Amino acid sequence: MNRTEIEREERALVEKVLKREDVGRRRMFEVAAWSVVGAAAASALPASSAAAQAPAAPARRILQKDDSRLLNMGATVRSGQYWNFKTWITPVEEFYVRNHYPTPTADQKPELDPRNWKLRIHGNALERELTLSYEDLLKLPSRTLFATMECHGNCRTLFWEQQDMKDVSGGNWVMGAIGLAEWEYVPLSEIFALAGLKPTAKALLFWSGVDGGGDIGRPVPMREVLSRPDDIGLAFKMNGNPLLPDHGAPVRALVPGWGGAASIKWLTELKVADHDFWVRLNTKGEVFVGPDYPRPSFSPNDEFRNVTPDDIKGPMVEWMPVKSTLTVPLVIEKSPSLPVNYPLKRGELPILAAGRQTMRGYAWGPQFGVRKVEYRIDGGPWREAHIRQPNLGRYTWVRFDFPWDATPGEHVIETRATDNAGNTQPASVPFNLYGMANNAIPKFRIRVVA
Ligand SMILES: Nc1nc2c(c(=O)[nH]1)N[C@H]1C(S)=C(S)[C@@H](COP(=O)(O)O)O[C@H]1N2
Ligand SMILES: [Mo]
Repeated sequence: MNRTEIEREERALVEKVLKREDVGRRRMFEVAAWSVVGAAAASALPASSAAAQAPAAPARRILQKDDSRLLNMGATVRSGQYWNFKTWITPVEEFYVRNHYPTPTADQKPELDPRNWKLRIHGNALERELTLSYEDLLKLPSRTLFATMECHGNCRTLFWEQQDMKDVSGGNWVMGAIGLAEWEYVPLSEIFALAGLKPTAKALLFWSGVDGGGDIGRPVPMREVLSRPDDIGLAFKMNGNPLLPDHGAPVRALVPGWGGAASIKWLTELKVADHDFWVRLNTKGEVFVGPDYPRPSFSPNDEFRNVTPDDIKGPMVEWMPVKSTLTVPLVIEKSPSLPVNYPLKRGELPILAAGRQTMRGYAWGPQFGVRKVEYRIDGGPWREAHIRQPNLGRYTWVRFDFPWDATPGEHVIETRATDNAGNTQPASVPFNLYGMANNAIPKFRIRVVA
């Protein structure tokens, strides 16, 4: 599509909105952004105002995700439509899915049936070996925690779009590989109370071995585990319901605040040892590879599962950094791929009606919590956005908003979050081959029409 065609289509869309016609899912973000004072704004909200008046639907247990609320990026990888996010807790249907292989279900893998499921807990840094059934696990004291889960590759798009780093490889998540859920889990402190933790413990391995090639698991150093043994654990519920197959049913690891890769799904083994572990996801995948990232050292006594010392390419990604996004689709121009069903065509700008708008977004800094969010328009001064409650600090995100008198023409809006330790989003992030953990200030281009 060339520029004239794009402009013609945008014009047609604006006319539809003004005539109160349904503009469809593809343009939903605009409907959301148009929730402002004024008659034109009110006419743009037929779907959500109808929903507000409708009687509450009966509670329904969702067994399969509603795929229409996700964007397909590949056979196994699905992104949330972040420009449509409105809620503080992300409904499970809208929650991104990141698998290295197709989702395994109890039909193909009987060991995932809660009646068969077992977790082997062992290793030379535990006093005794245990095997827990699903029923055993549910009898242990559990806790709930609100936490975001975010893929390391979320916002990878910024490397291509804003930093011209063509060599970065990986899926084009844009900003949709994050969600916030209420997790119910048995804390590791309870497991250690049963199995007895020895002072020699150096690392813990969460292992699945169930999906695909049987090579998926990830270690967590004991220094990290011991800094928060009540927060890291074995999760069996998400938003009050048992886990769905896509999210690791029946039991997954929960390492809140670290990139999603640490939270191993379809968990079957927990090993605690006096040595380090090297597996696919801390050697050649889910690691920082680039000139600014030294290769970690290893010891010959370490345990290598399905990998060799030559596979160690860079340090593993741990905490996710402080970030923010507007609920406006980022323009995709230079990225190697476009997610299927992305609401904009390549190079197309989202459009907004001129006038007084309320711009909305999300900000997170899981290690310390969000202190403030700022925005600036067309390179002007930074101003503080309004942070909506709840702001529960550590592990959670916040919603923010700010008013904007949108004038016709093309504009750039940037957002910048700062966490409670004073970390602020940078203008750019050093190159890393797999495009991990980009928290650069995003630039949202918007076309405002009269
Ligand atoms: N067994 C297993 N666990 C896994 C993965 C996987 O492919 N296999 N992917 C990891 C990655 S990279 C992420 S980002 C999160 C995604 O969790 P979600 O699909 O529930 O959002 O799961 C992690 N746990
Ligand atoms: Mo991930």
